[in-house]
Amino acid sequence: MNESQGLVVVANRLPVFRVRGDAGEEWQTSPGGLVSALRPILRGRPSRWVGWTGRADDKQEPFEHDGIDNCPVPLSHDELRTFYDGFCNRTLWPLYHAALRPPRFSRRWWRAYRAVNERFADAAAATAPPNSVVWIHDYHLQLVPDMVRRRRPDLRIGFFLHIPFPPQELFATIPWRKQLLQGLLGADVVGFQTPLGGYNFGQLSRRFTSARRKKGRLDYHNRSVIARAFPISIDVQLYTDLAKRDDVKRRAQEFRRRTGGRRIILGVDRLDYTKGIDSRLRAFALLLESKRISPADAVFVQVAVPSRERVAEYRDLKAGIERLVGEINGAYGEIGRPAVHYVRRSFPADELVALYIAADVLAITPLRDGMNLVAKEYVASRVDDTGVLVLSEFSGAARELSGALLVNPHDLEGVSSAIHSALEMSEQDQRMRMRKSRRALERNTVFDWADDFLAELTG
Ligand code: GDG
Repeated sequence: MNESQGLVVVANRLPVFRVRGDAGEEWQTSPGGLVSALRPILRGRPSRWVGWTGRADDKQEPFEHDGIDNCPVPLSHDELRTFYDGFCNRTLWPLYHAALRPPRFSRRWWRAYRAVNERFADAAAATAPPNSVVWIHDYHLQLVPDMVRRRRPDLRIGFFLHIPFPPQELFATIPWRKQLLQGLLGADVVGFQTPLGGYNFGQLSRRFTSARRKKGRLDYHNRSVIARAFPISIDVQLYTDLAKRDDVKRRAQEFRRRTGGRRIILGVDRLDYTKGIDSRLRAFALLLESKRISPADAVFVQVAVPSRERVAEYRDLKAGIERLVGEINGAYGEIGRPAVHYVRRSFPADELVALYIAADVLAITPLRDGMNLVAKEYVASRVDDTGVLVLSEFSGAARELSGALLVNPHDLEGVSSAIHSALEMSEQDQRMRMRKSRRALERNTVFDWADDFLAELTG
């Protein structure tokens, strides 16, 4: 991609959020790999970021922040319920995650999804410089590629799906399956976290649209569409640098002291039913029950970041996990020495890294997960190559982090045995495994990911 070519990123959220400062409300850059990966690419050329500000019925005008030109797309209170909580998070999210909760199909939500996608497409089409590149992100905006193409055939259009693309028989149940596929086929490149996503998309496109396979690509309306995997990653150097900072190391020591010098098994997740938080807690309880480990020797620390609390399934999940933590502490805790530390809030990035350094084991056990960046952040933070990652085979990250102990999160016995082996593992084996994962991570950072996608789109 040359430097004079414009780039428009389109995502549900802008890369900023509002905070209350001394002079009233101000913008702050959102944490996360996507923003840091794209910022250097956006800064060097004519570029825009199209997205929602995070506040309903916002009248915010376009504004610049931290070198990025933001173009806000408004959402009403009603659309927050129907488009976001409804079609995005009660239809698409569960369906794309193996139907872990029954997806709900509502024609009203679908109409809102279409209308909001039109609005994003209008904004992208209005702001994109001639012959520029538009990169659309995630399940909220799957109709936007085709909608932008109809408005602006001069543009190169890319789409990346951050969550898993579902198996064919599940996708086939969606009443609007054809429209979703046609929406995505409007892109020149459709990116997935894993090759299976790309394969399922290709098969479904051939079954439900006029797309045909031709020389490894999809031939659709006399255009060629590339559908393949671009596994997302993290800013590895950022985590390595944080892990080497003295204040972060001191904080890690303090976490260890506060947990009574016990071995630490850590979980860090958004409070989401896809993440398998409850099964990993049950697996830990099983270990304690079988006396393979004693609560005097090991503690489970679970950081759960609040998420989508307006949606009933999420409120139920929260209540269920909190009951389970109570049960485990009731059975195995002592006064001043709980078996599980449960913290329901988000941590600043440096605190998170201090936790990664303090943890002997990181347990990441999603039932389904597009990638899982927390697993990659743990590996990047373990600069001395010790520590063990217990990782669900149903996460995208399992394909790359080959030094992890892979588990089936539905098999509680298997998860508890893996946690046990992780706690017992010799330092030599830990280093061997961690180095293997680290090498894989260094071959694919978030910068490689963005370069690879944009090269495919513009090359
Ligand atoms: C979706 C897909 C895919 C978490 N707690 C805190 C905190 N975090 C940060 C982590 C990590 C990010 O949030 C979570 O990313 P994940 O990948 O684990 O999960 P999702 O939010 O479900 O993301 C997923 C991802 O998109 C990218 O494509 O990998 O599969 O579901 O970066 O560090 N950050 C801070 N404090 C916290 O307490 N600062």
